[in-house]
Amino acid sequence: KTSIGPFTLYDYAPTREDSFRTEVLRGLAQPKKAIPCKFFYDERGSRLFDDICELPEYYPTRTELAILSQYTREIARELGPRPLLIELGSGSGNKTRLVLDYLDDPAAYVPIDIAREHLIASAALLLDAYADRGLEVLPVCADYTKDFDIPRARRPTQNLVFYFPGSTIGNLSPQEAVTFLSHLRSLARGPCGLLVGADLHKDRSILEPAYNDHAGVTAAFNLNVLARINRELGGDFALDHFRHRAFYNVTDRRIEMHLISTCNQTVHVGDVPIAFREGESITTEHSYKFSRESMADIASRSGFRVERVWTDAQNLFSVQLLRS
Ligand code: AVJ
Repeated sequence: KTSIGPFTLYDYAPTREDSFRTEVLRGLAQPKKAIPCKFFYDERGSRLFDDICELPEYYPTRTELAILSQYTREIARELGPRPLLIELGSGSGNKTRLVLDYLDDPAAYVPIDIAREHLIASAALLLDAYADRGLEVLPVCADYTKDFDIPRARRPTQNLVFYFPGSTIGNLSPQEAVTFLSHLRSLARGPCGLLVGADLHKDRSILEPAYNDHAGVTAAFNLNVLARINRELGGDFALDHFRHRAFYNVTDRRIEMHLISTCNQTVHVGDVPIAFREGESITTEHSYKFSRESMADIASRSGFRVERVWTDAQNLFSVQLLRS
């Protein structure tokens, strides 16, 4: 707990570099190599992701925003009076204001993010923007997949609402999603709501271009994790010896992103050698796509029920309200 400007920051992420090194080396030592997708988001990666959200092929962001802006009043009404809104992975927070604007007398806003500077900066902007309404902003610096506590707001409330937009839930396998949602429920220590963005299953002719854009931004985003390893962990990945690959695995209903080694090569991370065969893959991301049924199944297995589902006219994306 430290004071930064107007905030008391609850900090659960003091050993970030350690976890980056440990998790990357562990992932690359497996028979099927993998790098957790949360490591995409260094400064450049976050910027590239913002660019992805603007791509013509990448429909999720603009569709989710359209759903949120079409139904904000209804959503806010469903969230109920005096909610404590807890955003998981708040990022730049442009899906936040839309919801905050319409909430009925919010108790406080709790943005949670791993990127400390980004978190403080966007929390300060929000505090300022809602100064006239006296909104309390309680930033928490944490890897929300690990441990954190919900800070206590000045104004007491029973109405806890987690906000998890962007279909980030799709980065978890169904079993991991059940574990994560159960964890949220236990953090809440009582009934709570979860407003979650979930991308929907659809034809690969729409899904695959969203992850294989013409401009090559997604490829740059994917390869950037290797540049980050080089810079932060003393790696020597040659970026032109790996290529981006993304496809829809229809059996598991997920987009898979990989980095494919274009030759036999040995790479080093610090002093650890890692051998690659030509064509060998590093899995960098799974992005699960949902149906109403699959989300309802995850909800019920984690002690939630689906109360409302909002979608766009083409059924590309959904915003769902779960309650425990
Ligand atoms: C942030 C997980 C929702 O899976 O669509 C975009 C990340 N990866 N392009 C997604 C991503 C490649 C994105 N999520």
